[in-house]
Amino acid sequence: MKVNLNIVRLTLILFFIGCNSNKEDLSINTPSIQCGMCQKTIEMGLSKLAGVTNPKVDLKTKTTSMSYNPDKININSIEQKISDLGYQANQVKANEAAYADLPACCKIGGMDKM
Ligand SMILES: [Cu+2]
Repeated sequence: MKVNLNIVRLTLILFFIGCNSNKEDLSINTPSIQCGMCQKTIEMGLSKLAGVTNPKVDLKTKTTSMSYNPDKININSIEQKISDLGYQANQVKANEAAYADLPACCKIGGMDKM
């Protein structure tokens, strides 16, 4: 019986380690997004980051929300990734070269010019 109990304990410990994927909700201000293409660009870009799950861009509120694993990635890296995609993220300004490469509709005021 003692051996069995140890196996049960070990199984439980492994189970908890396996399931303990640390997740926190995160919302980032992305005020420079303009249209559905921006939304796609950011969602696709962020979903490639290890530790980020289910990124969602809300065009109305101009925020990007997601779950992230603080053990794998930090908020600065996520902000930097959004910047590298050509968009402002919280206080991090958009990477200028990436912004210049965006389609006209994705630049600030782009929707007004169409
Ligand atoms: Cu756009």
